[in-house]
Amino acid sequence: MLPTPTREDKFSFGLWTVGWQARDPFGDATRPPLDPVESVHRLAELGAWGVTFHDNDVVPFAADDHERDKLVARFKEALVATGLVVPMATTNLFTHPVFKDGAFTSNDRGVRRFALRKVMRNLDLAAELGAATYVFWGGREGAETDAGKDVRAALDRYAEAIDTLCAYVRARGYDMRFALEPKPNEPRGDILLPTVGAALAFISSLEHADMVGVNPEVGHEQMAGMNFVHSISQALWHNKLFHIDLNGQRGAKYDQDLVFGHGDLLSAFFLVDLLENGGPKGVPAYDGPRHFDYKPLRTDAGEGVWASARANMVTYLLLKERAAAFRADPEVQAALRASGVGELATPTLSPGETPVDLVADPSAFETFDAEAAGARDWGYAHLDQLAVEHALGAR
Ligand SMILES: [Mn+2]
Repeated sequence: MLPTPTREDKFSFGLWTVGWQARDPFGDATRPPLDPVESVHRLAELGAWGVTFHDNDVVPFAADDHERDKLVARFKEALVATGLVVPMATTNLFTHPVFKDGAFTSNDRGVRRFALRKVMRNLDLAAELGAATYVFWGGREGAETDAGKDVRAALDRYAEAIDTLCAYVRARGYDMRFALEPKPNEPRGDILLPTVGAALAFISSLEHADMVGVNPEVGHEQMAGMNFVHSISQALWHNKLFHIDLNGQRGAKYDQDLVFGHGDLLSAFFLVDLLENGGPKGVPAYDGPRHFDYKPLRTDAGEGVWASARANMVTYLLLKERAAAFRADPEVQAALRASGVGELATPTLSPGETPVDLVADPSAFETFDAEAAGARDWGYAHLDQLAVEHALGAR
């Protein structure tokens, strides 16, 4: 029996995911344009809870005010008709040639001011639609040459842009947080803030750091060779996991945006386990949208697009079931104990113990049996195999 996605699962999709026409650097579109209104209805029928958008997914770049009002009104009607929510919105600062050298970090000040205004305009719409999170993916914020970009100045301008937009949201009284989405490369040769760690460090230097977090994407982090479960764990550790982009990727290559789980399935299993069971006493570690930022394969057409959308949700729910079974298995609990996994939560120093006390404790050094400790069988492969067997449904 396959699980059925429901609104309670908080699954959301970008309009640009199912709506991708599958144009790539070598080939034309393989699918006709999709009306955002149709996407909203189809996603609602599949059991999704929310829909997200770039400004230009709803309103073309060149649209005048009259056309914009008309298109926004149609989109809103579809939301009302289906009950889908808009948990997140973002800005297209990458398609138009004006952004080819970046938006917030273009060497052209006029482009930077235009980019800020474009974001502000869509922030107003996002707030009106109730979006709690606004994502910034700086796909064009980067360079192909080291000679052409002063990276420290670019980071100054990047911070200035986020600070300015935070101030705008506060001045307008919007109940909204920002989430920066790291990516190492593509479309730029090298993108600024390439990984979750880089973004977290950058955020700590911002004026309104409290309202800025990260929106890590599975594939982006894996493109950089990072362990996504580790990246998400650190984002959680900093209380900065404001949003998440789920998809699939097979190693360090171009951005594949596969269906969630259709890349590193075991990593997806441990990710879902972390999100759903990683909080204190096994409650979810993350209660925000389970957002899919994938692309239907270029070879899919028609109903295949919707089958792939559904596949993301079904895979997530299957992994959630398997992760719950893993946690509940007494053999797993015994293996976790044998591996000392829970012991890591115990502070290394005793309550009130000082560095001087530690030096005075012979059991910590003089009489500590390093040979015996070094000979320990940690049993991690056994523990991992139990996870594999649960993930495969063999237990
Ligand atoms: Mn991607």
